[in-house]
Amino acid sequence: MKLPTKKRFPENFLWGSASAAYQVEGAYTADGKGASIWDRYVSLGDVTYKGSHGQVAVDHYHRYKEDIALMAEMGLKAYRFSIAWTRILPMGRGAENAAGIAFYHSLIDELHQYDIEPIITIYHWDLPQALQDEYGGWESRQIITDFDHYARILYREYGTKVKYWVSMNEQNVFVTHGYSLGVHPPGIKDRLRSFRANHIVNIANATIIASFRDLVPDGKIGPSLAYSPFYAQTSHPDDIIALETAQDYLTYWYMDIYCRGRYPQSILNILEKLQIDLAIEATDEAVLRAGKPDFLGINYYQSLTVAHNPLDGVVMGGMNTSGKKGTSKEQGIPGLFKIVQNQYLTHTDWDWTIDADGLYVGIKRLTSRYQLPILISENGLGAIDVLDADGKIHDSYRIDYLKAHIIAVGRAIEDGSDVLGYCSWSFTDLLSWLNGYQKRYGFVYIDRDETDDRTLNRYKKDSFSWYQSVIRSNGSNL
Ligand code: BGP
Repeated sequence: MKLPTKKRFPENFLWGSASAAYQVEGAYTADGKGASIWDRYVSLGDVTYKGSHGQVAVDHYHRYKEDIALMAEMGLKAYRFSIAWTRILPMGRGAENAAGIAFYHSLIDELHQYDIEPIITIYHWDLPQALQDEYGGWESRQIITDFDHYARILYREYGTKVKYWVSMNEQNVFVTHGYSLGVHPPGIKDRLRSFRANHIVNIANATIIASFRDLVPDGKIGPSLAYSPFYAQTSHPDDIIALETAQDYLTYWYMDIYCRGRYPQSILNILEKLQIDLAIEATDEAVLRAGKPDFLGINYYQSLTVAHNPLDGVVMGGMNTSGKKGTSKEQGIPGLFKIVQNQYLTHTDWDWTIDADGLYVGIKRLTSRYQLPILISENGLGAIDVLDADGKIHDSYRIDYLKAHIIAVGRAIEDGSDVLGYCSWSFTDLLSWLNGYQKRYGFVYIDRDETDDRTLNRYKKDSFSWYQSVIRSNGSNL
């Protein structure tokens, strides 16, 4: 038997970075843009760190040429960005906004000029407020038609220019945070409504993937999920069962429906006991079957460790959004599992574990389960960076983090996983949804904070030239 030759990163590997419209663009009412649920939500006050919002963000809408020139200088191969639905259709449906459509044409053309592959995210959380007001957004099946209409406009406009598309960003986060924990818009805390909205999102996702097949036959599309592989705290069978349950509940609940068109039975059994009826309709199965992805997008930041959680145990909630280490609370679902500290790992200032091996483990687990190509659509370190008097930012901690995670991706490829690319989060600093501007992720520092837009000048961090050399050497120079 001939053993396969070891390979690290393939020739056309997509060395990229990612962002989202609300977090970078700003210009929140410019050129006919309508209001999104995030625009409205932050205006309620005190829902984000220091009341931070994306009205100006890092002004990418006006400075995209400067930002893309920096990407070109770095040698970036791919840039994942999201389209603001409210720029294309200010009211969510109805009249198209020519200026918004033109903006993304310019952005894509600018990327192409430097041979940077655009990766479009169709939905990164900024639902048009008009659809929320009209019928409750993702809680109504009316959104399936409207979402499909919006996606078809994007396919019509950009389908010949863009090959890679992410249909939905982190459904597991925006649904649970928006409908169950109530910390994202629309700020609802209701388990039944959360499960039902999630099912509608699944149908909408499958619907736009089916439309993609007709309109962008040569393209590739897949959803991106926030993925945290789980470890059990101990080898006690109760902890192993907690691990299995957490995995089904928090990961496969979303991924199985994308890739296999059905929910894990173990969780359906739990929902039955809780008398949660998903309101599945007769035609849903066929829609899900016709809407399977070409690849699976993975946003990986951390692994999670779980343990048994008794019926009177801890509940979900209690995130650290201040950057003060140790302020997050233990959380879980009573009777199922709880998330605990892992004594072998270190943590960021926001209490996220730092665990490159988790990415290796995660890619391998998903490859075994789904046999699909994987795109690392986000990975990065949120940290408080310091701009020196000489305009330098020495972010060796970010280089260490990214280096270890890229090595993990390489190991998974060597072990046989098909990984299309790696998008760091993020290229420039940007707004973190709940954590303000102090939680920085970029290779490029931007001069602003939560309360002051400042100069918005761009400064290259040490990690900029490091990633440049990683890309130039196709991942051998780490
Ligand atoms: C993911 C989102 C991104 C980004 C990132 C970092 O969940 O897709 O939009 O925000 O996480 O998270 P945070 O900003 O909470 O640090």
